[in-house]
Amino acid sequence: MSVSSDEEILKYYELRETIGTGGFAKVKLGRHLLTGEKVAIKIMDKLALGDDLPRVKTEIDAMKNLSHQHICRLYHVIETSKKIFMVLEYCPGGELFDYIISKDRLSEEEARVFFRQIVSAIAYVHSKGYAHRDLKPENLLIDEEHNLKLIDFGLCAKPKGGLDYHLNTCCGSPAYAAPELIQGKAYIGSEADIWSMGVLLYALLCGFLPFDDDNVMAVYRRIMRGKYTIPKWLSPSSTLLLSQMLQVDPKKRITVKHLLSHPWLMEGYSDAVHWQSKYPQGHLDEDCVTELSVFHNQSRERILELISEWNYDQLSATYLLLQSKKARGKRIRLRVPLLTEHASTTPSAGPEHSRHDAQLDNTEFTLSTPVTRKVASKKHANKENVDTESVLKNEMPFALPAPKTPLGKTQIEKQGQGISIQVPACKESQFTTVTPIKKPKNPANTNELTAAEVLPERSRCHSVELDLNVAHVDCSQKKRKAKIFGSLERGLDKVITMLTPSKKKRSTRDEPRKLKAHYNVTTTQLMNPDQLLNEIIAVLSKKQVEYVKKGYTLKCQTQSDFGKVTMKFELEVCQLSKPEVVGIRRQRLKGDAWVYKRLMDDILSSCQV
Ligand code: 6BB
Repeated sequence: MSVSSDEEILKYYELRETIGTGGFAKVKLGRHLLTGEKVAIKIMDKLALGDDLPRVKTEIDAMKNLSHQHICRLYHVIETSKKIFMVLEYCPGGELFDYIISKDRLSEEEARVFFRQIVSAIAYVHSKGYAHRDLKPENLLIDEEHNLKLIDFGLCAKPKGGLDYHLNTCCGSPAYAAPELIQGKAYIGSEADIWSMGVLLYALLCGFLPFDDDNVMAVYRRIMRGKYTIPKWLSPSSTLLLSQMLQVDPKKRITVKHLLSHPWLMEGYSDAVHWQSKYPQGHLDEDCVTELSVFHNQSRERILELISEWNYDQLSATYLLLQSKKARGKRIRLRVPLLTEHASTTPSAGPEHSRHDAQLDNTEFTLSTPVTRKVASKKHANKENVDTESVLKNEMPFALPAPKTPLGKTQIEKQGQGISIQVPACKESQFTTVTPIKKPKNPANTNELTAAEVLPERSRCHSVELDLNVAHVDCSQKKRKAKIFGSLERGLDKVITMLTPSKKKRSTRDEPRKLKAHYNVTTTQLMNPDQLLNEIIAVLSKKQVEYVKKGYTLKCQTQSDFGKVTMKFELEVCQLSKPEVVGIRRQRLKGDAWVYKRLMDDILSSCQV
């Protein structure tokens, strides 16, 4: 991240670890300083975006227009000369994909709970004239309440004449693409989404894809034929629903309207799927407005007026995060952030004097008339009234920005975008030992893990343990230069990391972390963490997976024959309580989810776990 971009985002957020790196975006966890709320921050480098810049614009425009209980919320957009930051709803449950594979497959009952939410989100998206066009379990995240939130609207389309108008761009992931789409025909976005939902439902119920092959062309052929296996555990009603969604002829495919009250979705429910937004439009939460009005020493009217602009700035973010906090039954109180992590992560623990009469930042908007501290309603005159209990009793729903139609913004479709699949390369690579270097020498940015100088090739596979950043087990391909410490961005990341107490603890860790059972943690029969770690390392070396060991964490990556990083993931040996066993936490950071699953199955089954 450049210094100026960093400064801009750090005005409002504390940045934490990176949880994902996609083609052109990096997703970090963060915390909003004024509310103390956790957020996800999607960071994009404008220069690196190149032709993908319209995709970001598409996503931002769509997310401003869509507010729904099963769509990830956009809180804040920050654009600097070099970067675009999207501050988004925090979904600690991670991807639905990981959840499915951790359970092998879901029971029909659990699949139904999730699928009703997916149908609800898509019916809403279609009702707003959009098609998502990249539906897959990696694009559905699980929030704190175990509800699904749809993400990644970068490929969505809003045909000018309405959703019944044809689209031409072939996009999304091959395995989820509808037959008419891969044939290059003009297609209807909503019909293509229904097909992808059929593939998604199949993945929920089976734990694998209906149309799969190592070869993309073979995947396409299977899709065109529309033939898939029906595992013996699928009930007749599930089989029927899948066949209605996975109809090769889009005109014979079931519509979202019929899905809402389909017998399969109704089993165990008395109501059809509720697809309308539960966030009321055009109504602002009184308590949140009052808090903002007191905090900024502005009249409620002025605050109302400013929030209603929905600029997706600091005010929008603060209001929406306060509202979300209130909906979770938490006390809504804005605090001036202190500089330490502790202060910003424990906002309600701060002293009363940390409240201030902050004039909102001039660069954001101007509050021209100074207003005395005054609140409109008596009920809110004493802020201590806003306690957890009253909030819970009130059960105030979310107030929503009335979706704004982007001004003069047209959807730009890119031909041939997104259809690519990366298969882990099985290459005969020679590994090289590496030595960490402490000072940045080359500010060139790189996506790769490399942070070390490559020394002459010596043996097949080594790892280097480093204190602060990663060293890298490199390959001898000439095309790849030794990347010396990466960019200034990583330098800054590191400074932030060093200043974060929890991180400091982790980097010096000489025993495994104690973690709770989680679906991203595989339990083992082993009691000795070091034995397990060595076991994993041996398997990684055998499978040509490069890794860097950092305490009990292995930062892993695979590369294609051309030196492109195809997959990044972490494996961490951890200690579980109840039962007291050693486990392996896994986290995918980059790469195709199903290819990752196969590699993971392979690695974990090869370990004597
Ligand atoms: C998002 C998120 C929101 O993440 C790599 C890509 C929101 C992610 C999250 C999480 C785990 C723990 C805590 C929070 C909007 N767009 C993208 C987003 C993409 C990453 C998901 C995980 N895999 N919360 N979280 F995923």
